[in-house]
Amino acid sequence: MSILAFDLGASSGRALLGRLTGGKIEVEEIHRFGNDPVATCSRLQWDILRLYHEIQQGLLKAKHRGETPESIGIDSWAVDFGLLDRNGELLGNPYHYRDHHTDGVMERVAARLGEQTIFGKTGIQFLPFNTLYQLAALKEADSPLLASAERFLMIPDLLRYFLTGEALNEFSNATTTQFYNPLTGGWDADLLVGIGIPSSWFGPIADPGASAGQLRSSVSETLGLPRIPVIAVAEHDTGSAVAAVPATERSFAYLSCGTWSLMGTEVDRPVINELSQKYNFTNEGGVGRTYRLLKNIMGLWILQETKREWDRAGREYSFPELVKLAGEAPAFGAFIDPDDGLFLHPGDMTPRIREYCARTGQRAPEGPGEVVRCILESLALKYRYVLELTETLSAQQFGGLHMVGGGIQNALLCQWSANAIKRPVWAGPAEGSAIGNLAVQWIARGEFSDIWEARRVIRDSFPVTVYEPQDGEAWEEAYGTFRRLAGLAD
Ligand code: ADP
Ligand code: LRH
Repeated sequence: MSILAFDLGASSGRALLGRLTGGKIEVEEIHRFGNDPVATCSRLQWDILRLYHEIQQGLLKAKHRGETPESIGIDSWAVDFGLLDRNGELLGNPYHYRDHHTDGVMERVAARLGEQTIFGKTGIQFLPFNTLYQLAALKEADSPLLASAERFLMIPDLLRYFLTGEALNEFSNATTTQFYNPLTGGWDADLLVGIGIPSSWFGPIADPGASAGQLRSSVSETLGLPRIPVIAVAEHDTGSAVAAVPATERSFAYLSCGTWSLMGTEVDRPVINELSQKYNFTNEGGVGRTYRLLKNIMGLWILQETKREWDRAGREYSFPELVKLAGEAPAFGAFIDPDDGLFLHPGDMTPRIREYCARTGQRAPEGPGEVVRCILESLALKYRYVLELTETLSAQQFGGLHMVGGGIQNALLCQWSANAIKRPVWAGPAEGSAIGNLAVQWIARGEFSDIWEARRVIRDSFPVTVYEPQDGEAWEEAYGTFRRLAGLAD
C-alpha cells in the first residue's frame, strides 16, 4: 500500500512513493524532473503545462511499477498563481515570482495602504514578489488577464485542479499571498479592495489534510488508473518541509535549505508585533494551523545561478565539484549579504558579487573556488544572524539547528553553518518537503494521530547527520566583519 507525493521546488520536482512498513517510512523516488522557467519576450514564466505533464509521468511510473497509490498530494513553491476564466480555463502561463513586472510595486502599494496595516493584517514579510504585489502589478499594467479572470488558484491548487476538476484554495499557500488574514481566518477583503482585485476570485480555504477530490474521469481513463483520491497537504513546500523536521522538542529551530533558505521556528499563533515587522519576519500557516515564524534568506539560488553562468560559458561543474573547489579556497576572503536586492533576479552572479565587493571595499573573489566559498560562508553567517533574531522574536533559546532540504547534501555548508551558529546542526532528511507531504496524507488517512507522531516516525526512519561546531574564534571574528560589511549592525 503506497501513497504518492509530488514536490515541486523552484529548481526541480520529484515524485516519491511512500510506504509505512513495520512502523517506519520507506520512500522511493520514482520520477525527478527539472523545473526550468521560460523567458519569452520580456516575461519570465513557469512552464505549467510541462509540470502537469511531469505529474502525469509520475503517475504512469507508479502504475508501471505495479503500484496504485491510495492517495496523492502536491506541494510547490509559494506565492505564484494562475487565473481561470468563466469556463474554468487557465488564462496565460503563470508568471515567475522573479519576473520584473513587480519592480517598485511593493513600495507603491505599501505607501498607499500602509506598511503597518498590511503587516498587522497578515503578519507576512515584505517581499517584492508576494502575490499581493503580483496582482497589483497586473492591475497597474491593466493586464487583459484581469478582465477575463474569475478564479484564483495557486500553483499546487492549479495542478490539483487539472487532476481533479475541483477548484480549492489550500491554507498554507494562501497565507503566503500577503492578503490572507490569520486573525479573521480568511482572505482580507480590505487588502483586495486596496489593490482593486475582486474577492469573488477566492474560494473557501482547505486545511492541510482536507480531501480535495479524486482524479477526474478523463485523467483516470487516459492514464489507466482508478479515480485516486487527492489530499490537500501543506501545499506550500516550506510548510511540508517543516512538517518533516524530525524534532523531539516542541521548541526547535529549522532551516529548510534549497533554492531558498527558510529559517525560523514553529509557533502556535502568529507573532505580529513591532519587532517582527522591523526585522521583516513572516508568519506562514502550517499543518494543524501552526505558524512558521521565519525569515527568507536568498539561499542556494545564488549558487544555482552562478553554476548556470559557468554552464553558459561552457565550464560545466556539478554541485559536488563546486563544493570541493570551495573547500580548497582560502577562508573568509570576501563576504556578501545574500539578501541584497542585487541577487534576487536571474542572471550572471559573478559580476554582481564583484559589484557588491567594490561597494563594500573588498577584494572580489576570483575563480570558482573563491566565488563559491564566498557564497557559502556568507550564507552560513547570515544564518547566525537570523537564528539569533528568531530567538529574540520567539523568546526561545535553541540548542542546535535542524536542516532539511536538498542543500544538506552540501556537507561544507552544513559544517560552516554549525561553525557560524556555534551550535550543532542536525541535517536530514534531504527530501523534507516530499516526506512532509506524505506525512500529512498519512495523518489525513488516520495512520498518524498528529504531526508529532509523524515527526517521531520520520526521526526513526531517516538518518540525521550531526555537525558539531568547529573553529569558534575564526568564525566569531568573521561574523563581526560580515555584519559590519552587510550593515547588520544592531
Ligand atoms: P528546491 O526544492 O528549492 O528546488 P532542493 O531542495 O532540491 O531545491 O535543493 C537544491 C539545492 O541543493 C541545489 O541548489 C544545490 O545547491 C544543492 N544540492 C543538490 N545536490 C547536491 C549535491 N550533490 N551536492 C551539494 N549540493 C547539492
Ligand atoms: C521555497 C519557497 C519559499 C517562498 C519562495 C517563493 O521554495 O516556497 O518559502 O518564499 O519559495
